[in-house]
Amino acid sequence: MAEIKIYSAVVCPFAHRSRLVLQEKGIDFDLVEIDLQNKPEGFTDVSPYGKVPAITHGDKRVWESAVINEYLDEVFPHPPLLPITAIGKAQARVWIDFANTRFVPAFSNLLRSPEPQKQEESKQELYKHLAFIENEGLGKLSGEGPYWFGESISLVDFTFFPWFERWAALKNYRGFGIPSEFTRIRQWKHALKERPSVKAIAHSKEFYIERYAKFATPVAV
Ligand SMILES: N[C@@H](CCC(=O)N[C@@H](CS)C(=O)NCC(=O)O)C(=O)O
Repeated sequence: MAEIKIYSAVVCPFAHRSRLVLQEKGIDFDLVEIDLQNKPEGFTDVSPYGKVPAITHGDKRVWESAVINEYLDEVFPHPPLLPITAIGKAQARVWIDFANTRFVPAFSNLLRSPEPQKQEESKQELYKHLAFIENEGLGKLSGEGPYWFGESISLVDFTFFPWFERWAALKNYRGFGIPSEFTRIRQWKHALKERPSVKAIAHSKEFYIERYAKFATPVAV
């Protein structure tokens, strides 16, 4: 039995974040795939919010992807996935917060909203967030390197990437690809896709298009 057990669901981008960190660090883990429509009894003993991801580490439990990722980075420090300076760490946490409070909700609203007016608003919101990432994030922090903070991959890259791997669903159901003017974002996405840890657990565009159909095209009642 591995030291770490992760409770995950293959379609979940939040769980994908923590699985990427486990892959990148080469941590031995047991994977427990949770059927979110039919959660196993006792699941909330491990994950009190009833959500994935959650991990156990011996008799300890951690939930919430951003918190899990920082925990894993502290307990398994090689390779480090946060910058070493105080300001670098602060910047990383600002971007992780941006992902959670702004970027992910806009992505999710666009994909899930059945109303054209709401979709249009979400498209504009998401476009604004992409421009912010392009100019204020990658434009100022990544320099000549391929990742968010340049040469070294970090928790920030793994925090955003799952939504970019799923972008084909947004393009397919909402006609919103990553606009061509965001060249840094496109290069960043390409670099991430080539990373062995990312490749090891990647799924195809078709996989996401099929899995997201039920969110993007709700059945009329
Ligand atoms: N803030 C949480 C979000 C996790 C989350 O929303 N997970 C979804 C799947 S993608 C879930 O488990 N949903 C089941 C439910 O809410 O019942 C995190 O970052 O870990």
